[in-house]
Parts: sequence; C-alpha cells; structure tokens
Amino acid sequence: MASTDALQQTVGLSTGQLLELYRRMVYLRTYDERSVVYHRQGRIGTYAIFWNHEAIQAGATFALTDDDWIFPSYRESAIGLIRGLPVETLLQWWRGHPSGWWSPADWNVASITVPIATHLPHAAGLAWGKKLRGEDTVAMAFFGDGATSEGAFHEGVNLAAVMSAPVVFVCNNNQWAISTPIEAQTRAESLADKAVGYGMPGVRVDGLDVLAVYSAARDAVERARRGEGPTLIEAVHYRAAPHATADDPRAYIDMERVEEERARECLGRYENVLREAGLLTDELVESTRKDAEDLMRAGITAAEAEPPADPELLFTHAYVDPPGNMRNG
Ligand SMILES: Cc1ncc(C[n+]2csc(CCOP(=O)(O)OP(=O)(O)O)c2C)c(N)n1
Ligand SMILES: [Mg+2]
Repeated sequence: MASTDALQQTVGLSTGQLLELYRRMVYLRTYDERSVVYHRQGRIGTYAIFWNHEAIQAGATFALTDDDWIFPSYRESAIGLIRGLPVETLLQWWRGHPSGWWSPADWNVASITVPIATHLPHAAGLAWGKKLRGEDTVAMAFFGDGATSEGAFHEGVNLAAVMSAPVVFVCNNNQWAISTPIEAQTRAESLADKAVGYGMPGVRVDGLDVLAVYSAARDAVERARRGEGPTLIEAVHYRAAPHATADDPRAYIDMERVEEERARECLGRYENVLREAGLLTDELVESTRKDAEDLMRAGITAAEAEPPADPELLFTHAYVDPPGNMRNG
C-alpha cells in the first residue's frame, strides 16, 4: 500500500517496528489508567499520572538499544516495562514495598527519581564513564519543564557537554510544574534554547507525535554514538491530567483547556496514522489492549500476594551506628 511505504520512508521503521511502538504505547497507557484505578481502590499509594505522555516515553526510548541506559523521573515510573521489568515490581514501588526496587544494572534502567533533576548528573556521569571504558552506550534522561530551573539540571547538562558524554536529555515540557505554569518558570522563549548556552544542539518536537519524538531521539542517539556529545530534546505538549493522584488541578488550571488537550491525546493520534497506512485493524487494537490489561491484572495480583515488608527495614540502611533509642532491646 502506497501510504504504508510513505510512512516507512519518512521514519525509517518497518511495519513490525511501527506496530511494536504502538504496543508499547498501549502498555504504558493501560498501566497508567489501571494505576489510577488501583490508587482509588487503595491498592497503591499516591501515583504520578502520565496519561498523554506515552508518545514521549515510547517514542524516545524506541531509539535505544537494550545496552543503553534510561534515567526516569517519577513521571516515567513505568518506563521499565519497555525493557521487560515486571509490572508487579513497578506497582510495588508505588506501594512502598522494598520489592519495588530493582538493581539498575539488571535492566539498564536507573531508579525512579523523585528529587527533581538530581538524576541528570548521574546520567552524565554514567555516560562519561562508559565512554572512558570505550563502550558505545548512550544514556537517556527524562525530566520536566520545572526541572530546567534546578541547579542539578545545569550541572548535569554542562558536565555532559564539556565531556562530550553520550547523553540524550529529554525534557517533557507539559507546561506545568505542579501548579507553576511555564510562564512563571522561565523567560526563555523555548527550553530547547537553553542548549545553546551549553554548546549542544537543542531540538523542539511535538510531544504528542510519537514518530516526531522517535526521529529526534534517533538523531540524538546517533550523534551521541558518533562521539559528538549530548543533545537536549524539548517535547512540547500540555498536562492533560492532575500532577498526581494527590493533586486537584481545578484550583489552578482551566479545565476546558484540559478537555481540549484530552481530545487530542497521543495514542488515538498514532492509531489514526496506523489506520490510514492500513496497518491497524480493530482486532489488533482489541487484542493489544487485552494483552496489556491481562498483564496489569496479573501484575497487581502478584504484587498483592507478596508478604508485607518488615517495618524494621526502614532503619536497616539508615545508620552505621543506630542511636540508642533505635537499637533493639
Ligand atoms: C528538588 C525537589 N524540589 C521540589 C520537589 C517537589 N516537586 C515534586 S514534582 C514538582 C514539579 C516538577 O515539575 P516538572 O519538572 O515540570 O515535571 P512534571 O511533574 O511536570 O513532569 C515539584 C516541585 C521535588 N520533588 N524535588
Ligand atoms: Mg512539567
């Protein structure tokens, strides 16, 4: 079919790859929607919703190999799914259970980072270290618009540039940092412009267009592997869900705008692209969603079957010499 050829030529992906990208978006979407339900049912704790961020997460990571490292923030908490990290492990993280932590080197997925931007120097350091060892590993770090105001953003991005470290910095510009709008965050016209000051390319893409995000990430990964250093990608969209389950955005966001954004959501948009190219059928949509739902159901069952953690663990790694009032007996 002509439109299939055109699509494949534009982005350079095979039919199988285009559908794998779709599958990853559906898995992320399903994980997110089910997690909000599990939170309401009291089965997981406070949860950071990433509904409509799937194009950024699936698109950018699609440019990586499994040897490359991913550094997620809480907004990309489920990114490990892409590498095969078990759903129950990710759900246990939100349940505050120790089995929700994994060894980053097992999956090349760093720990989920809550302190804003603190993982950017880690990504720069890992990538620089790999380069010194002669490995061609790339590190991809995710963070938000608000993170670009943090000192650790400056430190991580500048270090990566100075060392020509192979890092792809992916800024999810959803235009809100909880209740702080982008206008109050920066006077810069775009966040991609900040790259100029560090001496690296800055690219601005539509964060709801999974193929545009993928293309920008692929170029950045190739550049990094050629030894030409880091790139800053700004993926622009608009937060179409509360910051987290503990947030009530009605206090600060125009909900009509949010409804408009929800109508433009990224998964339906990619489904339309695939349908127009003759690649997606109703049966495939149904079976992909069902597989994702089954995986989630099995994941929450496995998570809940795990015995509760020993509360003493809270202190196990906190002190070399526990103070007297914390010692047993
Ligand atoms: C160092 C630090 N300061 C403050 C916070 C509290 N906090 C949690 S999320 C958030 C907003 C971050 O917004 P942004 O970087 O745009 O990411 P988004 O949540 O929109 O994906 C803040 C300030 C934190 N987690 N870490
Ligand atoms: Mg934000």
